[in-house]
Amino acid sequence: MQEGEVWAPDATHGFIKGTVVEIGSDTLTVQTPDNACIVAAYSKVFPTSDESLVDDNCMLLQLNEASLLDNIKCRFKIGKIYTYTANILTVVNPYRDMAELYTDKVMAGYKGTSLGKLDPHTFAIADKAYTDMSYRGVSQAVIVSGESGAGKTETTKHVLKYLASVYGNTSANGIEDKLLQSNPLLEAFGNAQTVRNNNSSRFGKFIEVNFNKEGEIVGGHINTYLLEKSRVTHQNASERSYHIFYRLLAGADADLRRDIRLRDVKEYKCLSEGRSSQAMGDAKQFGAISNALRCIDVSDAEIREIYKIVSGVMAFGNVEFIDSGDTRGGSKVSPESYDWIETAALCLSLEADDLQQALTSRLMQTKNMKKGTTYMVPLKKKEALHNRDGLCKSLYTRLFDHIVHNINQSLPLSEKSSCYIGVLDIAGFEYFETNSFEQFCINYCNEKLQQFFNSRVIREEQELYRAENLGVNEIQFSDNQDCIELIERGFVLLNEEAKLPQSCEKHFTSLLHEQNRRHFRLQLPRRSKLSSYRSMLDEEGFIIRHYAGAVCYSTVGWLDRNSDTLHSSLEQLMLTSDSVLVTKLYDDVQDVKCNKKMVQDSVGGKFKKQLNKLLEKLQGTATNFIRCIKPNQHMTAAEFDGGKVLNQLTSLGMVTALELMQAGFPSRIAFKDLYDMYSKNLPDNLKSLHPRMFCSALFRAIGMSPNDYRFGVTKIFFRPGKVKETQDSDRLRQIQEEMEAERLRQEEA
Ligand code: AD9
Ligand code: MG
Repeated sequence: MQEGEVWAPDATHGFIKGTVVEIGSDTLTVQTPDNACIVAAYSKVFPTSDESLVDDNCMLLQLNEASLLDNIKCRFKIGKIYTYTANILTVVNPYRDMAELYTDKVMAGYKGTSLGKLDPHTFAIADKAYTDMSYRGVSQAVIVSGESGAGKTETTKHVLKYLASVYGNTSANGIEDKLLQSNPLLEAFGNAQTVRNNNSSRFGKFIEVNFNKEGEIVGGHINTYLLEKSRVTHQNASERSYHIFYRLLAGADADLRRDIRLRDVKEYKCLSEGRSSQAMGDAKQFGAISNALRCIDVSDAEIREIYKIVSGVMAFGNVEFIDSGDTRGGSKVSPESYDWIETAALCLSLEADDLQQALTSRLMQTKNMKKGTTYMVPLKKKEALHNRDGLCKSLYTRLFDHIVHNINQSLPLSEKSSCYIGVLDIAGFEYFETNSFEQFCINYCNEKLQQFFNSRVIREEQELYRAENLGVNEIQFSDNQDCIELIERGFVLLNEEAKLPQSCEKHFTSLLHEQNRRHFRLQLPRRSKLSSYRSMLDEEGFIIRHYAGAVCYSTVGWLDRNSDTLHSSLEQLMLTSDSVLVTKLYDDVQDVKCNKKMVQDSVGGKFKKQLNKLLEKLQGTATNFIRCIKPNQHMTAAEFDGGKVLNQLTSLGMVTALELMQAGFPSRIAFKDLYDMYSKNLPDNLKSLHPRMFCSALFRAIGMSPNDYRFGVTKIFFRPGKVKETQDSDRLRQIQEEMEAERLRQEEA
């Protein structure tokens, strides 16, 4: 390190090196090589050091967020995309094919090797999960997180591929094949091109692989979370709807096209909204979807039914409505689009007229009259359109769930299963220019996972210190439970609002503010800062201070986004379909003639329940964390945007984890391992030493400060960066030479 050289914070690069030129009471002024001055708080300026790249950030001499970023960056520049921070793996998306990292030979190399022996890799984490499961008999979770496009799904595939290839028993039951084949299916129906990722997963998933006592794969199960249903009917500019629509249109043969009435992709309004012209190899991918469906035992007849429903959903998107002109102010399908409702009806095995009636009217129950008396209320054009979109979304999400159900049916949860390895691939913390209900749900999920991450990393660390008798003080940590509770109160308020006769989002928003007026985590939207409390209440939104930063949410449209109910006339109609599959999709809907509003879970409520179940599950597993990082927003190789990467490291809890490591003893090595490194050159009198005694003698010989390490029961624990001193090759050679000389002297004597 040059004298006075430090890391100073910088929005573009994250940190830049510079020299301290002024020392203030609260701040330091740092001059950069191009003579700019950065004034920063003491806590944001860090010492530099001349370090070579390390596989594990805990080996850094200076362990802080600047050196962490620098190590990850320098490694990335030379194609080392993986780095550990103790047991946590970070991977920077290379945005180029790195097939050499994932060959069968590389996979075989990681089998049974302990973490840290080979280069950091997803395979090493997968192997650790398997080994820990086998030896300790505890189920394992691998939690993969990161923002959109960071590489979660690719990493998840690497974990599954590794387990199936290295520990699978392909000849026996084909479960591995089904597990691997489930992926192209889930991607076809649940992934789409977005501005952030050409193959963005629009749902979360937890894939369990079940093993028997012998460590063989005997089953599996997939849980999915929160499919983005709005994408079925609307997409942002330059984005697409779900891959399946385009793949079906591009790949179906003439016979299928005719049978399910496919037309040219340009004719479908719900596909052209995003106006992305990128073809993305759709035709070629289509064959893979049918094959994958067959692989999970779906019959050819049902495959056709599935495509038929997909075609029906697309056709619905083109159905338009006009005022019917009658005195009751109703609406009807426009003559120009009647053709489309006929197509949709055919695809769903229904009558077009029934469909039209269900879309343009609503069954109501009379007040003051005998219970059970119902009548039809005509709907306005706008309401009919709303109904149409609701039906599209409902059909599609139910079809998606059905496919997941099919996959699970083909992967029996075997009774022989003793443990499982579960891989979680779920969207990371999100903040866009406008954030809506979906971001609110996703960020709620991330708050919960962050709480879990903190408690896991901290608790495990402390338990280890305790078990090893290190006598280290308990590490205190700030908790985000208050944020979780605030969001949960938000969900409750929104549900209550939905039950009001005159429900509206403004009312919900103002109640949220009123009931949590002094809450540290809740703020008014920024633009309201100067306006009065009253006028603020007219603005629909709020800011939440999440662990990863403040996010401003707009509450416009939340009541609808939170509601999962299709009005019952439509649901009832679906039950009358001649298609077995269509009725199966709605088989949870009660066949009721009266129009009692069905008590169904709201989207938020359902998600909260699912998430709590997931967390309960995770509590019962040993957890492995993989943090994925997006190096730039342009999806290009070799570009490393330091500022953005630093933000991600913060959102992913890595900076917090680092603070924890820094306060403790992050690197460790077993007495025996250190002893083995030296033993072949040891003179006999030293060879007979117990490894623990030997290490003690060694540390005295190399002059390690007693503050830099602690002896545990089975391991030695080092302060950040200190383990290297025991492995410094020059020093090591010197000591070994001294030992050799000592041995010779003894022999001569
Ligand atoms: V999203 O939240 O579902 O939108 P992910 O899942 O985090 O997102 P994904 O795994 O889909 O991102 O990765 C995005 C793209 O990055 C992939 O389509 C690949 O082109 C690229 N990628 C990701 N990881 C790797 C890798 N290890 N090697 C090569 C990669 N390319
Ligand atoms: Mg993904």
